[in-house]
Amino acid sequence: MAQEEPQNGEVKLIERPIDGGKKHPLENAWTFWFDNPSGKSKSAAWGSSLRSVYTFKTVEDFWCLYNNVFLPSKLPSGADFHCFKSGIEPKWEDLICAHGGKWTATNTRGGKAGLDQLWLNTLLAMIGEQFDEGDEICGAVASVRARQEKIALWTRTATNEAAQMSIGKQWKEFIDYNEKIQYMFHEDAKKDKAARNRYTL
Ligand code: MGP
Repeated sequence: MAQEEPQNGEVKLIERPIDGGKKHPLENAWTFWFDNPSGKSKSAAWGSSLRSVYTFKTVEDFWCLYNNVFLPSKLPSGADFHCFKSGIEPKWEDLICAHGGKWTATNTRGGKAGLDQLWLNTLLAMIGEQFDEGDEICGAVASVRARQEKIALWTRTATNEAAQMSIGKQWKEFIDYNEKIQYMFHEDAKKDKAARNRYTL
C-alpha cells in the first residue's frame, strides 16, 4: 500500500508500509469448542455435546471470529465455551491436561458484559502469548451459569506451584481482577465433586 510522505512539520505516524493483505500469524493455532449440556438429557455422558467449532491461527481470523460470532453473553445458561491450543482437547482426559488444573475467576462485575470482558482479556493474553509460563497454558473456558458465571484458565502441570502462581498473578493483572482466584487440580476434581482448591491468589 502506498503511503504519503509527511509534509514539512507533520508527524510521521506510520513507520513502515502497511500491507493490508497480509495476515499476522499467531505463535500457536487455537481452537474454539462449544458445549451446551442443557440441550441434551441429564443422563447423557459428560462431553457428549462438546464439539470443536473453529480453528484460527492469525490475528485477523481471531477478530473476525470474535466480532461476528462467538460471545459468552449470547450463550444459554449451562453452556461452556472453550478456546484451547489446537491439539489439546478441553477435557481432564486429554493427555496434556491430565496432570493439570485450572484457575477460576467468577464474574463478580455482574452482567453479561462483565463476563465478555473477562473472556476477551483472557483470550488476548493467551493468543498474544503474554504469560511468562506460556507453555503451561492449555486454554480457557467461559461457563455461563444462572448461579455464577465464570472463566477458567487451564494449565498443564498442577504440581508446579511456582508456575501456576506466576500464571495466576499475571492473569489477574491482564483481566484487571481484584477478587480471589482459586486453583483446582483436575485429578482432585475427578475423584471428588466437592474437591478443595489447592492454591489461592
Ligand atoms: P464443571 O462444568 O467443570 O463444573 O464440571 P461446574 O461448572 O462447577 O459445575 P456445573 O454442574 O455447574 O456444570 C461439572 C461436572 O461435569 C463434573 O463434576 C464432572 O462430572 C463433569 N466434567 C467436567 N469436566 C470439565 C469434565 C471432564 O473434563 N471430563 C469428564 N469426564 N467429566 C467432566
